[in-house]
Amino acid sequence: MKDIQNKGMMTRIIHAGQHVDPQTGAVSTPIYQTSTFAFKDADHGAACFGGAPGYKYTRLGNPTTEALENNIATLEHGCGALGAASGMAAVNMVYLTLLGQGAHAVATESLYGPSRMILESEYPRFGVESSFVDSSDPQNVAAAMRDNTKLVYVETPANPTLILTDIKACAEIAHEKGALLAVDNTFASPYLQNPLELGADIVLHSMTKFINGHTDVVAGIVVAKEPEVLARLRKVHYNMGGTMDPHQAWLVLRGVKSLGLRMERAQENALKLATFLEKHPKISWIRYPGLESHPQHELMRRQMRGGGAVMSFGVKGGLEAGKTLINNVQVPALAVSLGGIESLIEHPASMTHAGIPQEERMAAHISDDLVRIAVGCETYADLEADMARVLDMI
Ligand code: LCS
Repeated sequence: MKDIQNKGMMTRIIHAGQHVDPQTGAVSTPIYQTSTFAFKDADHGAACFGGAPGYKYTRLGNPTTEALENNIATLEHGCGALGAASGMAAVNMVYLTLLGQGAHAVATESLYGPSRMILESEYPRFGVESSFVDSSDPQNVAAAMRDNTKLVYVETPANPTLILTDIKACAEIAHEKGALLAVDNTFASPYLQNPLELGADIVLHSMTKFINGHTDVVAGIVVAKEPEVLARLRKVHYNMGGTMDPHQAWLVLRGVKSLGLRMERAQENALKLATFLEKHPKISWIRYPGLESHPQHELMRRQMRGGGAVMSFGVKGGLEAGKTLINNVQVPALAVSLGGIESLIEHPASMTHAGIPQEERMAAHISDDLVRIAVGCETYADLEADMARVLDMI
């Protein structure tokens, strides 16, 4: 489709990166399930390895993976994207490309557990230092910047606290010091937030979540705004090997087509459920960016197109009451992950964020009573009735 960049969101989601197969007329992008590609002759092979267009070897590029990369790059307004074997492979691609001996990173304190853990426990082996700050106040990011800061890394909305970070303000702070800003946009998805449009240099996703949306694939992606940054990322990624398999890419291509429809429905359900929980006498606190009571609701309105489908809350009675809730709900599955068409509920302090020491978890507002629910696309009345029944048990 011509001029896809200027089409509406739903059209871009469904068509970007994809085209009818010229040989067969197949409307669904074929799965090029091959590890390698034959060259026409020796000179053609040499030209491909010398930088001419053409496929060589699936770790170094594959047409199915490329269709997905072009799709997400279009949705995020980037110059290009790199598919990764998992969200963590995407996170690592960014860290490995930008951080090295003597470098420093400033990151949101409430990151997905492993995104923080590898900066804290693995990268110091390579001479990298990191500062974790409450990035909901950009002043804290500015105060942590050093002359050797190469990367400002933020997750917004943050997992699992749903605390937001002002992307535009952080981009200015990073660029003033010559650092790049990378944003983990997993919780919002490109449907609700486009960090590159707000000044970020890199945006990444665990596509395991909203982009794929069907709880059947683990995958990640990194999108760059500028070709120079994309080339640096690509060099590291292709040689480190955390690339994407074509079948995996095809599954995500299938999933992403319904991203807009799923986000609309899940977000509508989430706002209704958050409104119900906020008024419920058994709930001690709730954080959902779509509620006016969220301390950064105004920032959500400025940089997002909706509050998303994930919320965290505490039940009166603390951890034990929260356990009773997650053990007894019947509509959401008791499982980690989020962003699927089905609702999922979990306890971050003992599950997704258990690897972070309790003191650091507390400082990052990941309290022991925090329950996280990722709301899916079920019939809303069933979600509310299920929650009401279990809260009555407590
Ligand atoms: N970034 C964010 C914000 C995430 O939530 C996750 C996974 C990742 C990166 C890593 O992606 P993966 O390698 O799993 O595709 N978050 C998970 C969660 O909250 N529960 O299970 C996984």
